[in-house]
Amino acid sequence: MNIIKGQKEFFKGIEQIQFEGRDSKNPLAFRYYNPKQIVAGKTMEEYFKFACSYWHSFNGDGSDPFGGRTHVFPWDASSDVLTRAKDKMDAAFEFITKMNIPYYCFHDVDLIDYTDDVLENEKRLAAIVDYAKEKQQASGVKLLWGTANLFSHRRYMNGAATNPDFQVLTHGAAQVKAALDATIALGGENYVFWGGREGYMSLLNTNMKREQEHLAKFLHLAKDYARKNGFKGTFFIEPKPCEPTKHQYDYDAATVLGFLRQYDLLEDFKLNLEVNHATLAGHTFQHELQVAVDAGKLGSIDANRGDYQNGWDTDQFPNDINELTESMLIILEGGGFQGGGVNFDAKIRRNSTDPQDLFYAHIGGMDIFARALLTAERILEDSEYRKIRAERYASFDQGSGASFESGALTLEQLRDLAVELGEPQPVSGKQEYLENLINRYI
Ligand code: XUL
Ligand code: CO
Repeated sequence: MNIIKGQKEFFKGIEQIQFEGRDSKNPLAFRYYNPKQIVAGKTMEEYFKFACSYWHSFNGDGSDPFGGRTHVFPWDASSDVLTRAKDKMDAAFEFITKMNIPYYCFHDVDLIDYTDDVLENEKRLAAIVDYAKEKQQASGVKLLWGTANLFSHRRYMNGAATNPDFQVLTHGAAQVKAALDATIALGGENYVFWGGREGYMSLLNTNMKREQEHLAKFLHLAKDYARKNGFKGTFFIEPKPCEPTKHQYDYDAATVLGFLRQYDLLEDFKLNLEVNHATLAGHTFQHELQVAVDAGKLGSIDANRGDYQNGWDTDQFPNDINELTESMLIILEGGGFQGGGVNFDAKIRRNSTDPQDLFYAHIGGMDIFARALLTAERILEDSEYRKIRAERYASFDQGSGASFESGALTLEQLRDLAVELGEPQPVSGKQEYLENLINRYI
């Protein structure tokens, strides 16, 4: 991948990040992520489809509820809206190509500032999309997914598609239409719906059934519009249980699958799972992955991690090798991502203020995923991990157990077998043994 700079260079002194192997002491090098190395029948680059998220990396200014921006970006300097958006895009493509990241993801409002005027917004988005097209062509960087931000503007305080006010819903539709147009124009491979405020704060003022029906109808219309306009990619729903609303309708993977099934959306929609959303729902990320894999719906992931002490979405860069090795075992056994990849929905900390910090964060994230994939592949190939799990269910492989699985036994027959076979011997689940096995391969 060629480095694509604009007129200004924003990350001066940093060259393209190279793979130098695990013994390298260079903090600006990959130690495990080797894009052309084949793992599980694909190059690492193809397997992961790593993506940089525009919002955290080029808009996220470090502000929090207690204080303003700590990241003051040189690409935000111009007072002209299109110049500012182009400068930001120059910075984005410079960073992405220096990192050798093959994909990026955006919300409409990440690319260019929006107003309250639908026509003006459409014009602005179309202008910056033209520029993005040039940048993509020059660099070879591709769009993993696009989305619309239907949660930041004050009009969405009670939701977008689930808003009790129809007029608000129409603005959500206008934004989604334009974001779909942008995604299609840029060859986007997928489109994401994250329902930030599609939920409720109090049931006292909420007709939950009606709101969910509106959401389903809205998703159908978006899908029909995109298909009509040639979009062949996958739609993803990104589950999250809470934050910003108290209770979101896309609570977790199982809830979303039930929703998609109920409203006849299962054919076109898959899941985009995020680590910190899983933990907020009281699950492990591994659990959410397994739910999606078992349904044949693992589309993509948003990579990050939460914090053991905080109960909110801290969106930190991933660095937990055990969590990711266990996750990669599930992803590998499940056949990988369907259409999607690994988007870093993660932000550097408020006090990470050097230009290099964005590089360290992404290098660390890509390396930890690569290391987890390599480890998981070895565990599956040359350890007894699979065998131990399979043997746990051996009593269903033959005889009466197999008859039960095939539906050939009645409840009375099961009762008779209990009498005949007597009290079972305890069988160990071997959890600590398996945990040690994972650590041995790490
Ligand atoms: C918010 C979140 C979003 C989605 C896209 O928690 O994850 O950034 O990924 O709207
Ligand atoms: Co996300």
